[in-house]
Amino acid sequence: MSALGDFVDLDRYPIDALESRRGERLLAECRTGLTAIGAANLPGFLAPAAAARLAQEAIRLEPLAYRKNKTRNAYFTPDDPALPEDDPRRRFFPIALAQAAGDVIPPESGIARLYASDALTELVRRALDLPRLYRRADIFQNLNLIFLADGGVQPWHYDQNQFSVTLLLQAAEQGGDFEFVPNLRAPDDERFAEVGRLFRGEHPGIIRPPRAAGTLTLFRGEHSMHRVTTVRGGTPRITAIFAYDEEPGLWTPEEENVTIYGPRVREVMAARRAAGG
Ligand SMILES: O=C(O)CCC(=O)C(=O)O
Ligand SMILES: [Fe+2]
Repeated sequence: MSALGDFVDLDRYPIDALESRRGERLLAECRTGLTAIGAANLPGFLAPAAAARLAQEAIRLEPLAYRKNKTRNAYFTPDDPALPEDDPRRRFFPIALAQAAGDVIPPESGIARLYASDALTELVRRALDLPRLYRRADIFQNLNLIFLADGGVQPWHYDQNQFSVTLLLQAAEQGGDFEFVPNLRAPDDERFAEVGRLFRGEHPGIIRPPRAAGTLTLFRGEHSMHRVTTVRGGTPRITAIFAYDEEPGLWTPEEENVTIYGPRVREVMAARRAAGG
């Protein structure tokens, strides 16, 4: 038996049998959500005890995560004093979280085995109607764990990737809600006035999908601005993020990974080069 049945509620989400009628129904449900709001939310994707087990495992890796405590705008750009003061690009929000890169997550861990499963990759590929899909080659970016402790927050932003797959391993006692506005920007129009409305708390289009621990979410985050609200209480919110690409072998530039995962990325890369990797 593969690791799959240990983790995934296969009765509810038959990702090992996508060709079956129930598998087709699951794919149709995912595609409906992705078309309508750019998100497919699968509550109870993990079998009941599995979320707690994977959360415990993640907590043991937390000391290896890179801590971020700074401010950031929604576009990952530096401040531009040439812009008007009320331009959304000049709005910097606190970010407070710890992020574990893929290379510190042992391949034999449950979460790494789940990410490595071809059935899960195939669910994502077919839900998104892509001809090919590969788990990301970049050893830092491929599989991440994100920890938001008391006061932790991930402010409004667009993703650099067209889509991402997140799995909530542990929910916060309070806050830690995932919120997004579908297609707030278009490929050719940033719609800064709409973004301004959102930042003033006046946007009517915010969606907050129910996400108890064990929920898998496929999300097109490139044009849908999103955030995780401030966590309150002693239980950290823990998310696993699975990255995929339509091409094999893709790596993020080293300095970008240094920003995301810390200066240790340089040492790891230097050691790989020295080893001829
Ligand atoms: O943790 C989440 O639910 C979303 C995280 C996110 O948006 C990101 O890491 O880009
Ligand atoms: Fe994001």
